[in-house]
Amino acid sequence: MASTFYITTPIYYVNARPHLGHAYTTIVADSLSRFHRMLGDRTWFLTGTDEHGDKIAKAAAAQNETPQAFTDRVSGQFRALWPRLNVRNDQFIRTTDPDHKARVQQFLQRVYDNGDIYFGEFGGHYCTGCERFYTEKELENGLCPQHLTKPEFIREKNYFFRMSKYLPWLKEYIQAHPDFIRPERYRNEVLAMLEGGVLEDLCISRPKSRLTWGIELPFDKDYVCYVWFDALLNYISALGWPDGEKFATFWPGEHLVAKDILKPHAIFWPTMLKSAGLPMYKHLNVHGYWLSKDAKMSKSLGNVVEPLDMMNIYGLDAFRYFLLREMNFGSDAGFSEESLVTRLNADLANDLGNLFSRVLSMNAKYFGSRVPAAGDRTPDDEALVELAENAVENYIHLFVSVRFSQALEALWELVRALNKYVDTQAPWTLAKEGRTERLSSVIRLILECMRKVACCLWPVMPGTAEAMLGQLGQPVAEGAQPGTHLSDEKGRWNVLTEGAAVASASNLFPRAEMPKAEKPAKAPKAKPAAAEQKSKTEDKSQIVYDDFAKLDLRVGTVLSCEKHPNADKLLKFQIDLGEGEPRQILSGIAAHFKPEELVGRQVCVVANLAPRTIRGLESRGMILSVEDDTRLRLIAPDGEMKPGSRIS
Ligand code: ME8
Repeated sequence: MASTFYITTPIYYVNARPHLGHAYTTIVADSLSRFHRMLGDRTWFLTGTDEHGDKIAKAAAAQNETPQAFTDRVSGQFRALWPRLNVRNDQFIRTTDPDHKARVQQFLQRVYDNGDIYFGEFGGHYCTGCERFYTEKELENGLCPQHLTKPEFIREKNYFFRMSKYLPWLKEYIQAHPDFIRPERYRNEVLAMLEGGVLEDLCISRPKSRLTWGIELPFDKDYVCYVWFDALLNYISALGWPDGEKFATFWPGEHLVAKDILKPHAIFWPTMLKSAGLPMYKHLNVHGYWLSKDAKMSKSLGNVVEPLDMMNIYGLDAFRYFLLREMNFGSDAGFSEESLVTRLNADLANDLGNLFSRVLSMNAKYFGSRVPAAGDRTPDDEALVELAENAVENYIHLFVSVRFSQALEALWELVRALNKYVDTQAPWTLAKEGRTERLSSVIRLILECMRKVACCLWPVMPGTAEAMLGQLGQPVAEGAQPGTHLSDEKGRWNVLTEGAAVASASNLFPRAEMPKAEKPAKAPKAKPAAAEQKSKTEDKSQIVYDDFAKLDLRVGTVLSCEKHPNADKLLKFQIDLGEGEPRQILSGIAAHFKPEELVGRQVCVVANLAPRTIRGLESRGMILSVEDDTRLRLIAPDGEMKPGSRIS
């Protein structure tokens, strides 16, 4: 029988619109759920919104809306965002759902009947932002450590959950289950809280005289349930606890949260489960904060990044990849567009995109875009096969242990090794020397590895992985997943069908521009003398169409690029202009690019420029570029074109 995998995100407060922090947790949950589906597990992925409590009631009042109208509206914004980020949650829960409310009352009654809820009086410092009481000791200079605001001191009669009764048990449980809370630093943090002896029973009610926006206690209609007690129960109410089929199938599951809500998840929730006699969750996976301008990204600090903005500028999958690759799960990470662009250009455009682009165009040229035959493996091939198998194995192991950044790094070892293998095996030389059989087995091995990479990447970059598999002649049906179990991938070779059609070109990740830094106001540059200006711009005598028609302008694909051995400023290109043989062109742009950045890119070439020899090497053509005061860029078509296409 297949294993099951149940993953949850926090249910988000609806007091503000979703931002990059919420998107991160939800995209991680989506990737994990897709990953487990590809491992063959039966999965269930839950997200939703947390809609009761003071904070929401106040936010609704501030907008002159009823709490219900307000929560309907903002919850709708969360619900609508997820499909746009290609998040495929199986369920979206709202704590205002009647079904959830009924289950919460049932749970409260059970714990009450067990004798774990009592009535008493309590005074504490209440932070509405956190929706919790702080003890004197926990405050920092009298302020809430999360929100840096002064909490309100409240003394009132309330109901309490006998949490302290279960704390010795919890400590032992955490000690006996090293993976229960991970990464380890958070486990240690929780153990320290339990050692500290400051934890008391949990106040789980609010008098209706102060707050009505909540779930009524089944045993006292003058009180509503404390929002955290209500919210944590979403994880089982969504599954239809106590008697739902989904509960029987998927519980216990695992949770994904940031460190801000470690305590409710690591202390309140397990003791609640224990009191009700329910099995413990499997793992609490805790990540750090996305920081913006060196502070936690949060609406209240006004430094949030909008996920849709990033997606619109850089593409959804580049954004998803960046989030998982950049944050070392458990630690904080700084968000900046510069780091996003750097990753996109280095990992995606250069390493991965280039690999697909150059290999598919070589395969088009040498094998008419058909999958070539596999051949006997040389020691170089065996080394690549071993590396690929290890990379896949490491990737799977690291991914399921929520070490996403390290997992992707492990996979990139394969991507980089493939680019290197192309360089060392030099298919163009094999072609020139007529070694067709070897050429065929080299290209085939690379295509097989590319398929593995695409399958592994599906959980993180589903759209791109589907495009890659489509290019390799292995299309994924709409709404489906790649037809392989990741656990079998390690040893799966020769999956592509010999002779089947594959794409002849690929342009997965166009390079991104660095965002323009806000420049300090500068004194305007002195205008060039009128005569000088004229000579630069206008003083070109007019031409007639026939003059223009003399130019033979073509699109070419860079097959290789290296420094000119005798000239620092020059790069030596081999460019595919669809002529069979690559063209050698020299270009004086070495100061602006690293040669390896340009391989696989398309350029515009003056193809009928008379050949000339520069520093001992022949150049047959010219690459077009554009330059302003600060930089130089290459001219290229705005989408992939067949090499040799005429520009008119
Ligand atoms: O706490 N960096 O909801 P919430 C990383 N309703 N993740 C971030 C983040 C940041 N800067 N900001 C937010 C609540 N998050 C409760 C949860 S669960 C039973 C109840 C993410 O809207 C992260 O997952 O304040 C964090 O734990 C969650 O949003 C907090 O969401």
